Amino acid sequence: MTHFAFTHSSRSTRFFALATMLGVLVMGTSSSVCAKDLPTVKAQLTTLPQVPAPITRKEPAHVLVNVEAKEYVGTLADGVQYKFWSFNGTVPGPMIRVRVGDTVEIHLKNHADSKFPHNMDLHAVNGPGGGAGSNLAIPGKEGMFAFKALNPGLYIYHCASPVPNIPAHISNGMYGLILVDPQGGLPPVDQEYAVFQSEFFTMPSAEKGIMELSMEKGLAEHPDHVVFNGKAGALIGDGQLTAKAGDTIRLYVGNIGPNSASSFHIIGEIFDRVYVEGAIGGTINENVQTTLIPSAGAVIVEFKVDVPGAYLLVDHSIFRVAKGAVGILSVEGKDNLSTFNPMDASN
Ligand SMILES: [Cu+2]
Repeated sequence: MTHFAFTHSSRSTRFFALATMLGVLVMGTSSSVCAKDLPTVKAQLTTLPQVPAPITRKEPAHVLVNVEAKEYVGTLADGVQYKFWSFNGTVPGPMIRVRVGDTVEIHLKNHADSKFPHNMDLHAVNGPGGGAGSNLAIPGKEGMFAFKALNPGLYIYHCASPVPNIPAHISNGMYGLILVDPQGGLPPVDQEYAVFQSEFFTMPSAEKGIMELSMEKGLAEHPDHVVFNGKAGALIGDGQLTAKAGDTIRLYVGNIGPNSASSFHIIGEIFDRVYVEGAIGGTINENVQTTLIPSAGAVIVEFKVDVPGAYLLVDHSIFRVAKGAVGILSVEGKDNLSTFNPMDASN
């Protein structure tokens, strides 16, 4: 069955009507935030798993964020090429870090070769559509808007373009993380990394050997791939996370879904602290084994690695490991037999 057949069903007619209505609702209201009295700085953007450095400014600033929407073919898993839609040519898009009180000016260019309009709905925004109605950009053009970061925390951003429909933009890779640091910053740690979980629903495209989104599988909530940082194996081998025994590690973890919540767990570790649902200034849980990350939600976890070895990051909805939801944190250092003793009987 092709997606053309899908679009002819009454179920999908209702679905597209809803998606279009959502798109219309978020369009048409533009916001304007004037902060020209603040110093202007350019946001440092990073590709996951790297995290922008903590913000040391004592005062708010006017922060410029430059992003470009690009559609490209890339690797989703071994032997699987996929038609991604992206921010800045990576899936997930860049991680953005600002400070509470900052005025953030988003500039979204849409590459001239794009086939679709794109925009950004940032969950860190207080305002209609998270800005998506104000920054919608057709191919070759730029959209922009500004917002004041009022609430510290870790937030998702994603494309919410109604053409052809919002779920297609989300499913094809248009999402990322924005961290709003609290006043005074988060406590220092030895390592910070960012991890982002997402599902992909595939079917052959008209171009031989290249897969594209299956809306039928998306509606059925049957992903072919569930991956960290945009492709199966992104956090394995050369991409694995590294640390030294004794390090304190903070992970910024997002989950776009688009459908499923993540039961995020690190095999062999316990989260010393969990900033529940990514909120900063809210509840911090301690001594947590597995934390739940809703679709289009995030969490911040902190833990000290006491013992060297390989630790697997997984969605503990464990069949998803076979679909790609696994990464490695490799910890070097001296044995710590008082904490973990393998008691090898051959010795
Ligand atoms: Cu888009």
